[in-house]
Amino acid sequence: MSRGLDSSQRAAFERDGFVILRTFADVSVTAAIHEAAVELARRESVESATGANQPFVLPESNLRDVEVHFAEQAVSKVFRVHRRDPFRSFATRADLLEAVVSLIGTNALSCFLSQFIFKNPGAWGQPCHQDSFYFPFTPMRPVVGVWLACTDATLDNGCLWVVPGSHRESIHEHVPDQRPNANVGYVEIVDHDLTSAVPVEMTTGDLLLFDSYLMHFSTDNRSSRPRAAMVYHYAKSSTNDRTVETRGYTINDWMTIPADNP
Ligand SMILES: O=C(O)CCC(=O)C(=O)O
Repeated sequence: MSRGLDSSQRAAFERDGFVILRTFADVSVTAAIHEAAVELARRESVESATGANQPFVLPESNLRDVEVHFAEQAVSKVFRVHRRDPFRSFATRADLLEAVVSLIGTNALSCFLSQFIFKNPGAWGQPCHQDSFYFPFTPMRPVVGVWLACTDATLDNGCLWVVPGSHRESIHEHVPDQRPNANVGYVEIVDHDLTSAVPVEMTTGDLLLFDSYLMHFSTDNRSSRPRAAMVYHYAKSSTNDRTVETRGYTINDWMTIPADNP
């Protein structure tokens, strides 16, 4: 059954910069993604995971001195997984692509970034940012993020918070996350009032679609269970990605979505 966005969902996305599709994925799908991420975290050492198109495993800085039984318990994120199943099959699901195409406005589409986020107990939240800060692209937009809850995401375990309407802001200055042992790559917007931010509590299988200019953040995981999510980013295939020229490295990997899909 088609789950593309209807006009009220598109209107909500335009107004707020995000829309939530409840019960989008079965628990069997989120469990398969979670299990595959665990397997990668155990297999791919942090040091060896630097080859182009290979998964890139990022440790969780706030857990670096904690004794763990399994490698994934000390991992923050596993990036660049969208060319392999089961990550790929979710990224190319017809109903997901229909929704993304309706927001990006073309089916000449690529998935250029993927990350599984473990968010283990004690893991840092990610400070307020706009994803396009990380994306020196021409044109800068449209870019759409897709956040799939692979566990429930609650106030206690560090769900996302979003600032509705903030996708209409320009890209703000981002300063490095000042916390001792902050995670690599975490940056923060400090020149915008966040009092209008709202939590996005989600149940396993819920999906959030969000504009890459939307200000969002998450809080630390203060619970005793992981708060896991699978995140993808999409843009027009014709986008010029200047990440290497600008930053000297990239974790992006542009995977064209075949035109007949969706
Ligand atoms: O899931 C989180 O805790 C943060 C994720 C996030 O901010 C992002 O993917 O841009």
